[in-house]
Formats: sequence, C-alpha cells, structure tokens
Amino acid sequence: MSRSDFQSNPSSALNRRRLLQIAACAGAAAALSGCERNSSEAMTGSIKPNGVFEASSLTGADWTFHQEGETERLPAVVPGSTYTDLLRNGKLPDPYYRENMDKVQWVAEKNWFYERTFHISDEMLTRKHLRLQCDGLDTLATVWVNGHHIGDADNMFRQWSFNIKPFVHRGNNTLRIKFSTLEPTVRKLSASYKARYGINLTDPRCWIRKAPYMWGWDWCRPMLTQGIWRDIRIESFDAKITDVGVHQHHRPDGSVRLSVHTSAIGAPADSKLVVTVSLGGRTVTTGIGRIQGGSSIVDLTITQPELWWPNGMGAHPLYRVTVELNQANFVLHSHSCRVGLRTAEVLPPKDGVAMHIKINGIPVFAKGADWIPADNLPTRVTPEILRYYMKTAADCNFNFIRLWGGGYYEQDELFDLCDELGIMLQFEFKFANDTYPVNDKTWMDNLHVELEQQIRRCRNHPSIVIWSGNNEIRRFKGYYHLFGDVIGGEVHRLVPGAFYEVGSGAAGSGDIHAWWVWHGKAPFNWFRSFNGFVTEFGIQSFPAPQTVDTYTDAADRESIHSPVMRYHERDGSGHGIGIIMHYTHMYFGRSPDNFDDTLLLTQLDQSYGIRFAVEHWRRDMPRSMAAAIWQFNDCWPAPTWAMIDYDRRWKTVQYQSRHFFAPIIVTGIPDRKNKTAPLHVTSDLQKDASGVLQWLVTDLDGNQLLSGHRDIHIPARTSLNAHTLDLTHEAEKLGENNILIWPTVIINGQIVAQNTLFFPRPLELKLPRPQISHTIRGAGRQYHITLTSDKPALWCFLRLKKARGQFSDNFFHLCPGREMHIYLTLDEPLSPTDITDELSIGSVYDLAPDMRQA
Ligand code: BMA
Repeated sequence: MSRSDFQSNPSSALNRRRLLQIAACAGAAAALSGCERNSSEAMTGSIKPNGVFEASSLTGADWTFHQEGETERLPAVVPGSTYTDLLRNGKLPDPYYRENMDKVQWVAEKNWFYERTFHISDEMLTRKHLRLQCDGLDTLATVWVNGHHIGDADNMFRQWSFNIKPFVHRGNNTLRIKFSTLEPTVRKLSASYKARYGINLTDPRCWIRKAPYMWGWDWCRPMLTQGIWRDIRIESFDAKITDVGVHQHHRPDGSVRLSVHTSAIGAPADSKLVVTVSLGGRTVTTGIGRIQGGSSIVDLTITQPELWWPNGMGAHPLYRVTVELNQANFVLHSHSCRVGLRTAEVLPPKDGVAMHIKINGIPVFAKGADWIPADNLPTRVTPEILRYYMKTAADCNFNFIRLWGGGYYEQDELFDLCDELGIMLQFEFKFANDTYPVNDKTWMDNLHVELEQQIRRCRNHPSIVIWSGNNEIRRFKGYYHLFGDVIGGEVHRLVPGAFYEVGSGAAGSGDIHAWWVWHGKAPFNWFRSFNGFVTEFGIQSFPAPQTVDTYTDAADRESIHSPVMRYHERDGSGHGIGIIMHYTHMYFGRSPDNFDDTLLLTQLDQSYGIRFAVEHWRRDMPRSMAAAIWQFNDCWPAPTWAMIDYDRRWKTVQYQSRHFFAPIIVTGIPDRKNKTAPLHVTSDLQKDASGVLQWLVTDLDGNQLLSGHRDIHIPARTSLNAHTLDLTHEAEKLGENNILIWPTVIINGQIVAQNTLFFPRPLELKLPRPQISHTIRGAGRQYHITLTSDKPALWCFLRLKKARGQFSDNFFHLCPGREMHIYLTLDEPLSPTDITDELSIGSVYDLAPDMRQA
C-alpha cells in the first residue's frame, strides 16, 4: 500500500495505526534515551493526526553563528561548538598543533550567538504542548524565539525544555541562542558566596556545571567550548512518555519480575499503556497499565530469563522493553529501551578479600581501564569512534571501564555499546578534585535536576554496576551531605538496590587509586606490596611517532625535551617528561639516539610496569579484585598515561593488555635469593580447567637449559602456584641475569597463556643481537607475517612507516625455534612490494643500548 492510498483513505484504522506507530517511534527515538534510533525522516510528508507526539529536528547545517559585536555571520553545524564551527570556517589554526592551544583561548572569552529559522505547521499549533527541547547547551545560554526571551540555561549536563507555544506562529520562526563567557559569572557567584558564608571558592570548575577537564587537567590544556552540544528539536504533543525505568527482581526460583515504571504527561483518562518485552524480535511477555497521577507501574514476569554476563563470563542478551501510550487504536507516544537481566552487587573488603563486584552471584575480577573524554571538542566523538574504543576494550579482554568524574556524562551510544559487549561500568558523577558550594541553594537546585535527569537517562543500562559520587575529592564541610545524602539519595531513590559509593579513590573506601608509582616515584616493585580494588594506577609514555608528527615540526622532534614536546605534557609536577625518562632509564637504561625509538622505548617501559602490576593483582586474587589502568584514551595528542593515543594508535600496553587480561594467565616471581621461579596460573574462567603447564628455560642466546611439564587442574576463578622451578644449578653456572623462563599453559591442545620471565630488571639482561627472519603473504589490506628468530628477540615489534594498520599482536617475546604469526589489516590496500618497504621489524635490542651484549 502506498502513502497516497493511505492519504486518500485516512479513516482506515489499521493504516492510521501503522503510520502513527512510525511517527510516534521516531519522536520517541529523538526524545528519549535508549530508544531505537528510527529516522525521523520516516515521518516527512506523512499525515500526523492530532494528539500524536511529533519531534522535528533542529540539528544540522541550517545555523549561523557570530561573535557578539561582530557583523560577520558564519555557517554553523549543530551539534557543535564555537571551536568546531570556527575551525570549519577556517578561522582558527589546528589547536592541537604545536603551541596553538594558546592561540585559541580567546574564543572562550567572547560571547557568541547561534541562530536559525524553524518551521511551525498548523498541526503543531493544534497540540497542547509545543516545546523547544535541548539535550545539551554548553553552558551559560540565553534563548529567544521570535525576539522573545524564553529562558536561560546554566548547566551543560542538563536537558532544557522551553515552552514556545505563546511565542510562535505558523510558518517560519526565528531561534537565537546566546552563549556567554564564563568568567564574569564565576566572579559574581564566588564573591556573593564569600560574602554570605565567608568561604572563598574561586575555582570556576566548582561554580559552573561544565565538564571539569575543559579547564585543563594533568593530561590536557584548557579548551572551554560553547554551543549546542547535543540534540535540539521542537516537540509538539498532547501526551508524552517522559521516562521509563525498568527495575528487576530476581526470584529464588530463577524467574525475573520486571517492574516497568513509566512517567507521562498529558495521558488521556481513557488511554492505556501497553508494555511489550521481546528478545531477538520474539515477544516474551506483555502487560497493560494505566497512567494515574502521571505515572504507572506494570509488573511482568520472565520465567526463563537469559541472563546478562560481563565479557568473558557468558553472553550479553538484551531484552527490549517497549512502552506504548495508546488511545483507542492510536499510539500517542512510545518509548523503547533495552535491559540486561542480571543482579549486580558490590561487596566491601572483608577478611582478606578485596572489595569486589558480583554479577548474578558470581564474583568478578574487574579488568580494564579509566575512560576520559575522547576529545577536547566532545561533538567530534562520533558513535563510530566510541565503537572503536569499546570494541577494542572487549577484544583485549576488558570487562570493566570506569567513566572518570572529570569529564562529561557520556552519550547514550557508549552505554549501549557496553551493554552489548558486556563491559561493566563505573559511572561517576561529574565532580573531580574540587570543593563545591553546598550552601548555595541555587547551585544545589540546579544540581538536583541534573542528577535526576542523568540517572533516569542511564539507569536501565545493565552495564552500570557501580555509581560513584566523585573522583578523589578530599573531605570538605558538606562533603557527606553532597555526595552521601544528595547524590547517593538520588541514586537510591531512582535505582533501588544499586551500589553507590561517595567517591572513587576516597580514603577509607575499598576503591583505591594507587599512585605511589608515578606520582610517588616508587619503583614498580611497590605494586607487589599493594592490593585491593584498584581503579587507577598508571605510567606515562609518549604517543606513537606518527601521532607525534601530527603536532610537531621537524625542529620540535630534535629532542623529546623541546619546548613543543614539553608543552603537550601536562603532569602536575611540571616535569613529566623527566618522570617518563626516570622510569625508562630505571628499567631499560639509556635512551637510543633516535627520537622515534626513544618514544617507543618509553612505551615498552609503561607496558612493563603496568603488566607487572596487573599480573601481581590477578595472581593475588581475591586480595585484589580490580585492575583498571589509568587511562584508556586521550583527548588530544600528548604524552600521557593513555593506552591508546589520540590518533587511535595502540601503545605497547594496549597490545599487551589482551594477554595480561586474558581469562587464563601464567605468571611468575623469579626469586633471586632462592634462585627459584614459582609459576602461577590464574583463571577467571567459570569452570574448572585441566591442562598442562610447560616450561622451557634458556640462556640469553636461546640455548635450552631445562624443560619440563606437568598436568595442572585450575579450579574456576582461582590463582594457584602451579609449580616452582628450582634454578639453583643454572643460576650458579650462568648467573641469574642470563636466564630466561618461557612458561606455557595448554588446555585442550590449545595454547591459552604464555609468558617470558627473568630475574633482574630488563636493563640487566645483556642480550645478543637476534636475527629476526620473516615472510609476508597476502595482498591488498590483509597480510600474514611469519616471524622466527635465531636468538631470543624480546619485545619484538613490527612497525609501519607511513601506512596505517592494525597488527594482531605486537611487542611480544620471540623464542628461537618458535614461529610467531601476525596478521596485519591495513586501512588502505598496499601492494606486496610496498608493504615490504613500509614494514620494519626490531626488538628491544634495537631500542635500548644498555641491553646489548658487549
Ligand atoms: C588521578 C585521576 C586524574 C588524573 C590522574 C593522573 O588522580 O583521577 O585526576 O589525571 O590521576 O594524575
């Protein structure tokens, strides 16, 4: 049936219902989180009978913007910011290049206007509500429609909804939004607070509800964006579902009761709510309810639930819950979200067992990293970019990511991805390292709305297992009121049963940030003296050479200490590059002469320290139950603690994370004094496993000194000392510094874990030069590289000159007599001859002069 059939026969109830469903769903998709994102184009040109929710988008390129006091109006794209629009118009240099950040600060000191026209139809005017809905205004905004002031905004994290009905007319209308510079407001607020309470709070971060990192952090420079940074649209409706919260109760008999709490405005007395739960397109159960006093609860039972599990523990099935507000045969509005059926508990540290997460009653060791905003300009972070990161996390065996409190509340897509991939999230409210004006009623009222909106938006995501009030805030007067009563109170009210902690890294909580290595300059050995639920620890390194090329010129690359190289490093000490080199020298000796090789050596050092820590904490389970690496990603190209640099090139530690976070690992603590090497096998598997532990002991030339194997049985979720090698004889003959231990775990004929262990720091291994041979097969974008070496090639690496591509593995230890197979996927196809030119292969021998045999 064509649309014209329908238009000529509008009384057909069936047809009307179908069309209404399309319209309602598109509207709901735009309006609410977690919705299926149906294209609102589906509605274009269709008849939308009165009463039905309709959303018309105001995003896109129909905007202009200008600086206050200037006449030049430039095209703008929404969502975006003053920075993205100025860049697009060629009015700013690349802010990430060299020292350009200084040259772009002026933008935030000005006031800016964004303008466009929008269309209002007769039909929209007939509906009771006509609203301008803004999902994100950054930050101090004043809004006019047709010259009428319709409202103000002062919180980047809130959704703003303005009644425009009295101010619009049929046809074209104008919308104008002013974004004001922050400083005058901050000054005013802080002076008034001081006058009233005698407390001097001058940090703008505490006054303005805006992503704290935008004022700069110890890994980025300030960039205070202004603009419409999320969806914006006109909504017209008589009735609207404003929120759906799905609470789950897991019963002892295994069934799950879902309580679907719906809030709606304008629901007609004769309307009903139809709730449908489906899995993989198949309806599992349905229920009917009625909105009374603005809300409704519909209880449903799923008798044979398919449970949601974290990555590595099982599947992550997502049930779709659809709520339709129906009147007669019409769907006035609908909302749809996905839920994963699981219980999530977090237990406090007790009797030698660290704080830990339990999913469906099973303890989980949390493996992953801390997420920061993926750009200084948030609207540049597309869903594809988020997918790249989250997919990488899952592929590298992460099951946990902490959404650090100094950024912004992430887009729905990030939560959706983590639901799909089984990545547990620590959701942190956006408060970091500051003191806040808890006595100020206006500030607190504003915060209350933010909390309610953000919790409602995110609460159905099964991936969120920890809610945390802040990042590392020291106690101040009113701390417990703010983070305990107010924020904790809102979480408990809106997400009953959820785990909430006042802060991450807060003294006394089980959730620990371990910074004695790096900020405390302690050696990596310190990690072995520490245990718990560790949600931050890190070591800095430089980004990949090709990434450094993007922000430097040739002269800047003459030294890692050049002014531009220093400009991008932001550690609070003011000499972060010195600390990077301090650790690199401590473990790998002097740096090479070559700039690019020096960058790479710092990555080896970072990965060595992180691996050292993770292996210890996993071995130490359950005295330790989380290892979240600071930090997963970067927001601009710079030397930082990141595992993946801003240009999305994996550092050494990212490659290695797949191994040290693998379900089974084999590790060891070679003991110089006793000349033994206890070999530990750690398993996160849900089932007991039986297999073989093999070991090979060689000298540095790769000559076999010893080999052996034994059968092992590893109970589910345990760490055990599977065997201890006595190397007294070998150590006495050759010295401990000349021994390499190569353990392997084989289960069902498959190698599931491998490692290379040695007694001293890497620096003390004096290695012979390995001859690494390789063959390349393949064409276009896919190549298969086979590597062998005549001598142990430690930290064997492959790199490309200019081409971009992803290696299946890198920075591995190549044992003579074993083949290593690496798969390379290029972004752009290359001929076999070109790939031979592009590819270079080396090992730590080439990078660390102090590790070469005399
Ligand atoms: C922790 C984090 C961040 C910081 C990092 C490195 O304190 O919470 O605030 O960037 O350490 O110093």
